[in-house]
Amino acid sequence: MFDWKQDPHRRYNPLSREWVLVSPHRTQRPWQGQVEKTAPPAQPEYDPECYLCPGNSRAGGVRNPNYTTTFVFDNDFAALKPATPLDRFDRDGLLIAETEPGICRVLCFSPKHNLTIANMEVADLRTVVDAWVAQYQELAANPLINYVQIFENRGAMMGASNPHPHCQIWSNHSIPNQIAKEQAAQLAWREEHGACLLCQYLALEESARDRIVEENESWLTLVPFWAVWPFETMVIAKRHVPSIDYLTGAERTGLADILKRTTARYDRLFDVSFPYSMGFHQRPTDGGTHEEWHLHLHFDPPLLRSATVRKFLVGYEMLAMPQRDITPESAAERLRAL
Ligand code: H2U
Ligand code: ZN
Repeated sequence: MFDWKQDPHRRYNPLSREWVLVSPHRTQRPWQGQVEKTAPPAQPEYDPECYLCPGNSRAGGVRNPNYTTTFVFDNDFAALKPATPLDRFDRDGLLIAETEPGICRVLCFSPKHNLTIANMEVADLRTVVDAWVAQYQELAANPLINYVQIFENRGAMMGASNPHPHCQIWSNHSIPNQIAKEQAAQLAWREEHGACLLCQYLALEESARDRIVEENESWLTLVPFWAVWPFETMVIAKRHVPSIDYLTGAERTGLADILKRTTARYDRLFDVSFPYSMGFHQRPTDGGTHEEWHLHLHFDPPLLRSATVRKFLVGYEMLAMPQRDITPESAAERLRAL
């Protein structure tokens, strides 16, 4: 008899339309790989050396205002520039390049250097949600900008340059790869089933319940059936809305609440300020109504078995397909139990 909890199998991700290999029996194998250094010492509320703290100067000499809530500025080392002319290069369909106009910003969540989403107040996180909505709307109104990516790299392990609570916003002319994949899948699902992919998935998970981690009135956090990272989660809006600008006041507060509760669970898992990359996936701002889009966030945390042992996507995963050991159901159970 095949045992889905123990035996190797692959699972399908209907959003990316890709597969992930699941090998639960491998959790017994010995580990002799890299051991990361343990967590850094506690941070002060204000760090005179931090380029994001209020009143400090950034690289390039600009001084931050003495901000008291959130603070947004154009990235001093922006990956994209708005004054980029539209142009395309194509040689025999083999050498193809396109210019990419865009705007990159940094958004500080709080003036306090030592906070994280997990230990901020819900009321202050609601201010962050409002800032995300304002940025999304402002960038969406720019005819050059067809997609706005809001994301946070948290922790040195994820390459975050600074512990000060902040996220980045990259907005650009083309539709990025992951977004294009999810858009095509949601559109095809809508055409074939006359319903939303994530609305249907949400209903299924709400009745199964074994992958749910957190829930409130308007949001649900779950380990997706097709998760790649050991403790990967998705935070999904319960109502079918294509983007954050559609959220009601209560849903914005609900988002603040579920983000705090989700990241606090992560912190409790290995007793460390949990590193991750997280970000929104939502409707492109190219003028379409995009009814196929269902607003959600992805949390992709690297940690595997302790504060110091992380998963790498290397070898078979770089060359063939992603693979995981513990099942998404057991990951969800562990997060739920904290
Ligand atoms: P990360 O921690 O996610 O890398 O984000 C920090 C960003 O802040 C990074 O993109 C920018 C970097 O370019 N930055 C400034 O814009 N000004 C500075 O003075 C330092 C860092
Ligand atoms: Zn700081």
